Amino acid sequence: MAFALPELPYAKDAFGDLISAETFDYHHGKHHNAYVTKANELVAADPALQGKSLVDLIKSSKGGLFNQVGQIWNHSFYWLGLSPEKQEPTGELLTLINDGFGSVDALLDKLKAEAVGHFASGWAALILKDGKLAVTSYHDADCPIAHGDTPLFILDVWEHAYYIDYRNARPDYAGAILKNAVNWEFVAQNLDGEGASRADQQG
Ligand code: MN3
Repeated sequence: MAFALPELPYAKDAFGDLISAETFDYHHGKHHNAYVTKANELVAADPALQGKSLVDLIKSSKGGLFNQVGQIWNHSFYWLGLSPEKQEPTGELLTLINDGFGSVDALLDKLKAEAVGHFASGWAALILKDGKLAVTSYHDADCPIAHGDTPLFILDVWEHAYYIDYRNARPDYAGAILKNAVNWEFVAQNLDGEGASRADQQG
């Protein structure tokens, strides 16, 4: 069965100036879709790859195929981590944030610094490691699933994620999204892997 481009979980104009409908047209409709199309072409050409799940392929492939399947998963997870309505972390997640970073603002500052400091294309990420929150980043199409990390939230820092709305200003993009558009409810669901499995199914 071929992989499919997942529907966005909100309207393309839901974020106003934070993320424009034009960005979604290109980022979801063209970039994400191209990863799906190319992955399906590579799988169709190799009988040994057929019938494998997205996660199986992420864990077992390298090179061209890994780049496509990693990016399918990364984008599906990124869309689910965004919310058009501003949210705040609560409950167990808030406790983990305060224990690990001192405050929500301190975590957001650290995530923004990771996003801004990451050289060239990739993903800034909040993960769960040994029961604690950690901030890290991945290069190009690399994916937390490939490392056995438990992903809670990832931020696309490829230029195609922000160039239409923020031009070259990655700090403005990262700061605006982290402050206003994180789906903390989804982040909390990922503490036990519930949200991450939704991204897997959408591959
Ligand atoms: Mn992207």
